[in-house]
Amino acid sequence: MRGEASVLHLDLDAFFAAVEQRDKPSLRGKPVVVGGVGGRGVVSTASYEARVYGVRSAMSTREARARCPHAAFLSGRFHAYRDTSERVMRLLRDVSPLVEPLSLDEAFVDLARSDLDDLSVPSVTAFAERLRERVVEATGGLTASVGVGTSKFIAKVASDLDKPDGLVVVAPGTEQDLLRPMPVRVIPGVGPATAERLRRVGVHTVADLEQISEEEMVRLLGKASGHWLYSLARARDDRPVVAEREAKSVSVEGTYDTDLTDRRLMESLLTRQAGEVSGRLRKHGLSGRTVTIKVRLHDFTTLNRSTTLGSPTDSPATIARLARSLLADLDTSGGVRLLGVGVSGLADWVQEDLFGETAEEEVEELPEVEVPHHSRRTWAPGMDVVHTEMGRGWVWGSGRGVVTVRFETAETPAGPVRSYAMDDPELSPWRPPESTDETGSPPPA
Ligand code: DCP
Ligand code: MG
Repeated sequence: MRGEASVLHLDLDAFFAAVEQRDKPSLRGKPVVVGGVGGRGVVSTASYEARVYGVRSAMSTREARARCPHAAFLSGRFHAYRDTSERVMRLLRDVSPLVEPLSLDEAFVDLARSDLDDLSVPSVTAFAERLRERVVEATGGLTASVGVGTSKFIAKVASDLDKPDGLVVVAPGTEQDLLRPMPVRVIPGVGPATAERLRRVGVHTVADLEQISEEEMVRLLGKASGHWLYSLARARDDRPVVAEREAKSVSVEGTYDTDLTDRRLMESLLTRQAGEVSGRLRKHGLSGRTVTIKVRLHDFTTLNRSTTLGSPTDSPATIARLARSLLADLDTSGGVRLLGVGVSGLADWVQEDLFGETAEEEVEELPEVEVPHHSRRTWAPGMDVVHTEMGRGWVWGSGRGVVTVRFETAETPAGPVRSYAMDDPELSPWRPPESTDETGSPPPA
């Protein structure tokens, strides 16, 4: 814990949904849900307009549709999220050389290494306000919530206090007053299972936790976790902001002699790979927030699809479930010759839960799989398209041989809607010219 509030944590608001609203003017101010749109799809995030109806990250899309049927359900455009993330990270690195990204939309910044010569509360407050304005400019309208404090823990807690579009600076010396009334879940590493252990001994809030001696805490939770919780309950956190993590990702992949077409088999392979990735993460005491699958199609097109969790995981069941749901959104009917699973956004400190019931999770059964229809093109809701006459737009919906497109971009007003035959040669998917994340890897020599 530092003497001055010099650790800043920034987190973009409703990140994926905000990018969609920026690029789709007709959706601004409306409920938007981004995630898997298929039968087993899971919500990645929802705009604040959709959250009013109780839609949340990690909820099944089916549940989200029931709660907010009039929302726009979009399958997500990773290239746009990555591009926007890069703009924000570049801006942060412009402010301080010590920037630690935690995920695409979230980072710590060490203000002690910025050119602020005074780290008083009024100075860092003005600085953080200006930074928030610069994020809006750099991203074309996305807002960020920022917290500043004497440690990573406090900065991260603070950024969440006035979301969305908020700023909270926790003055040095006021940390414990802030934490005491909060539930123990506010401490990184305290998930449902740890919270339950603590609840059984009457501990609900950080103030309750403070009453427990270090010895008792160790007896209750084991050595490492006991010491960790004892310190954090007192806002004692000396973790430095680290610009580069050594291992950026852990991944496993396999190539196959014959093109795979059986979805069930692909899911089993991904599940096995997820188990191997989890084993390697656990061996090194790591966990990660972003799960990626890599799929090389029969024509050597390589697809990468990712999803980011709210907190890091090392669970084989979670990694496998996310990997399978990412696969569910891809058209692999032409055959697959390489499959891989990776976890990135690695952290050595926050776990989903210190006491996750992993043994039980591992025997999770494979879900039922549907055999995909043969289709030459998939028109996922929300994807970017271009029409030879109408120009750029996005897929509003498709079915029964028809695809409906709304023609608008971030730079236009809300645009008109038109429908076309799914195989209309004048309509094609649109990709940003410099994008490399969705196609790319050349065939092996
Ligand atoms: N994400 C995801 N699955 C989750 C959680 C998050 O795919 N279970 C993705 C979508 C989010 C992005 O990561 O837009 C950032 O995650 P956050 O937890 O920061 O959530 P948001 O930015 O969407 O909302 P908030 O305003 O609460 O930060
Ligand atoms: Mg966010």
